Amino acid sequence: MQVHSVATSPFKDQRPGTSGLRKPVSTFQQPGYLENFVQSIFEVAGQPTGETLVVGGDGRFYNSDAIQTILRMAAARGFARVLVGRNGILSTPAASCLIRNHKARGGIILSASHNPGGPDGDFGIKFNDANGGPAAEKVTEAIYRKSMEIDRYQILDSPEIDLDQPGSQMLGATRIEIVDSVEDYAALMEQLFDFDQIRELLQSSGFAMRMDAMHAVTGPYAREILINRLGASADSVMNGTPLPDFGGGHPDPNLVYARELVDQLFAENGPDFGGASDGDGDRNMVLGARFFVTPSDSLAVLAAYATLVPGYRDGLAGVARSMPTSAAVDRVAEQLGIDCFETPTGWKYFGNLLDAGRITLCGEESFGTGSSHVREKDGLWAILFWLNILAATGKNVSDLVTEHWRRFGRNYYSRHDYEGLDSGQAHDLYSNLQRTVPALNGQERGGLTVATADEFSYQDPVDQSLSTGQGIRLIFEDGSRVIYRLSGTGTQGATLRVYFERFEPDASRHDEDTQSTLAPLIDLGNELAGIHARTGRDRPTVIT
Ligand code: G16
Repeated sequence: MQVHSVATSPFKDQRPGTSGLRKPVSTFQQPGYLENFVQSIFEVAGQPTGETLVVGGDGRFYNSDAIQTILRMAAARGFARVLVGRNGILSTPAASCLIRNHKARGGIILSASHNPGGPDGDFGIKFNDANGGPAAEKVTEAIYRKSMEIDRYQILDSPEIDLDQPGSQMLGATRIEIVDSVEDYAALMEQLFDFDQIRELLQSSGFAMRMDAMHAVTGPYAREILINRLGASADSVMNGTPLPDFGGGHPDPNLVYARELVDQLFAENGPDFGGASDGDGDRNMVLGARFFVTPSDSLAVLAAYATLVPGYRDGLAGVARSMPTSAAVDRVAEQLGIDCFETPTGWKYFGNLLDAGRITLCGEESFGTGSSHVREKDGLWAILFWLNILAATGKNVSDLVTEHWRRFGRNYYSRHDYEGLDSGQAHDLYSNLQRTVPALNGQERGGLTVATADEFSYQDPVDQSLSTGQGIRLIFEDGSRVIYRLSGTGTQGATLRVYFERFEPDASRHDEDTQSTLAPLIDLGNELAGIHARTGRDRPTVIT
């Protein structure tokens, strides 16, 4: 088999966003597009002599084609070994687990997460480093710089590898090992959680659950862990077969896109517990009977009850949340006497804190929760964590959360997304906020005094690296907040996200409607940004 060195020229749009490079499938199908990016990753990762690479994806359309290309390029590059999930499938947290367990140089994960799939949908690729986590910003920027100057890539001239049969085969001098996608991950979950206690709950006659895998990657993991190992009933896992187009759905576990699950949980005599995860299995949504747990509250509840779970029995080193995530977890951290870090949006910013042992749990408002067990957020892990807490306390979801609010106060919270905006209009709106918001410091708006009005920057406490331009913050003296960001994961036009938060310590006011109680902040936020005037939109596309 011969290594070909193929002449190429840069594509100018390969700067990774919040989480890797995400584009329409048709963009990736352009000759050389995937190859340029993979070659750039390999060159930044350095010489791979003796090293292992992990490769897998969420099974969406183009997954297998991309893997064949990556394997031929990894062999040409000289990796000693490549571990590939069977059929090319690995959930993002399972890929992180494999990288760590096998001390790999890193991994290439193929996913556009919650974005729709299929020939007209999206595709994505990201590099995870040796710690199992998404590469840090300095690495993704280096990959981007390489992609801007690339003129050649190397690829082995070889037949396709059979991805269906576990076992190993040689591709040139590189050993390709097709591994069971679920085994390492399921074993890790057994170490962290009390499976006997959860099994007892799942098999009790008074408890029913549904886990919606949304025809995405989590199906096989959920079936193996929930049904085979924990004895949940066969109908506990919904939409459990991964499909290349996710059955035409939008694999985003929120109240809008996981409608089928939400309808079941909000029905009379519906199940007691509902969970959902996204395209690549790293996001989660948690529901109780007629009860939605916001991701920010979920993180706070997990932190408060963590010591009931075997893997966290010794307590938490600290916690972290992304800046737009509500401050609910901050109150728990304060009571526990542990550090709470506020990072920019993007899981990669948690990596150093986890590696340095400064935090154990972390999470984001965007339906992401995780811990030091891997270096990615982890959907099924979060669902098991909730089940373990329910089993250990004997409480139901709504009682747990409302009791939590009574103890710590409630952070009313909502995110409004304006999707598919004209990119120029969205950037103008944001630049206008950059110019005008700082002048609001100390002023009164809507009866509230502005305590901080700025653009968020983050200095990593471990390596001191600085990330600027991470969202406009408007923080009022009573802790209420309005935050504006442009999403870094969309592929069509631009998406404006506006986050609203108000803290309510008074338990007699904890059962108000979220949108109504936030309405004055929402009106203020919309007016200050001129959303209607600048974009023509009079309501968000998605409210979570
Ligand atoms: C990714 C990142 C998350 C981020 C989310 C939304 O998640 O890993 O850290 O919160 O995107 O980012 P944005 O607001 O920029 O669209 P995922 O699940 O899409 O990989």
